[in-house]
Amino acid sequence: MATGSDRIAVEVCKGVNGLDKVVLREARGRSVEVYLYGAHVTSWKNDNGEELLFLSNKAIFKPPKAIRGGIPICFPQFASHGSLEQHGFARNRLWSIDNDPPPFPVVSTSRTFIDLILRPTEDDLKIWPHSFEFRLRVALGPGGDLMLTSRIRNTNTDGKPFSFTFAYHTYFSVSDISEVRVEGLETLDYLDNLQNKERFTEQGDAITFESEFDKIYLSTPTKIAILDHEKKQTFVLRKDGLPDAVVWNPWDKKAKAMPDFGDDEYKHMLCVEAAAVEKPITLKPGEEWKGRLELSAVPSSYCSGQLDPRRVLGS
Ligand code: TA6
Repeated sequence: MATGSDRIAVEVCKGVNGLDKVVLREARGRSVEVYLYGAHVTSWKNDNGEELLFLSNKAIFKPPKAIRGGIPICFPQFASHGSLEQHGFARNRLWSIDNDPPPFPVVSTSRTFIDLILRPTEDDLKIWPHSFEFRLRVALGPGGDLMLTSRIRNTNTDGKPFSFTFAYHTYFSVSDISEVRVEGLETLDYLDNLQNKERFTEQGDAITFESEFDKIYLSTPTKIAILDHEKKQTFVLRKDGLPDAVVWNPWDKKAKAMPDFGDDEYKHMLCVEAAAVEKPITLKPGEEWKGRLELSAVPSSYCSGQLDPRRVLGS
């Protein structure tokens, strides 16, 4: 795709196993890579060319397997919350480049972006009998922020509404999981996937990790921080239209059980997922839902303690 004076660089090229990917480049070496397979962001680099997302060395780039790492998109079903395959089918479908997207709903400072689109195939309609248009804009901001904006429209012609659950299943790259804290989820209710999705209330301090962790936090603030002390870096996750947040680390045993994940890789990743799980989203024909994720990586001094819900909600 030609580079215009208004866009730094958007390049369509071949990735692993010849799968099509789009590379977005901004000034000073920042970049993002997204595969048309699953509309899957697999790389986000800062202006030192450092990778900010985790991608397993054993990731499989071969349909129908989902790519292990980066940002898989879970739609129309999160995890096993329904009768479809785990995490739905959007992450293992081939998306197209949307050359004629409808006007973008939010004022964007980003000049470097790509629009992708997914519509159901005949086979998809057999397993999930709903017509939809799923438009995803992946944008790299002038400050190096990564923005993903999903627009899902119900295009059923039979008057039927449909409901779905959703997640941006983001794998953050961290230096050492035992040195990481998550702020912004303190005192919130969560469903524990390791205890039959039973509901509990989180304690008052930032979350730290010392064993397998798989929780769905409910009705969270729109801002969550992941502090990596060793790297002196904080990921700030902002979300819109996605009330919940899932936090996952498989730890050692699950890591060994996953063929597309290295035994020790759990030490260097953490999933914090902007999601809509507890209350499925329902759309009538013609209606459109928007779900937005904005990620930034900042020096740690910026954040610690600033995202305590009691403080955030009080401010
Ligand atoms: O988002 C957390 C989770 O639902 C975990 O329960 C775990 O299964 C993880 O997703 C990975 O799922 P996957 O289907 O990609 O192996």
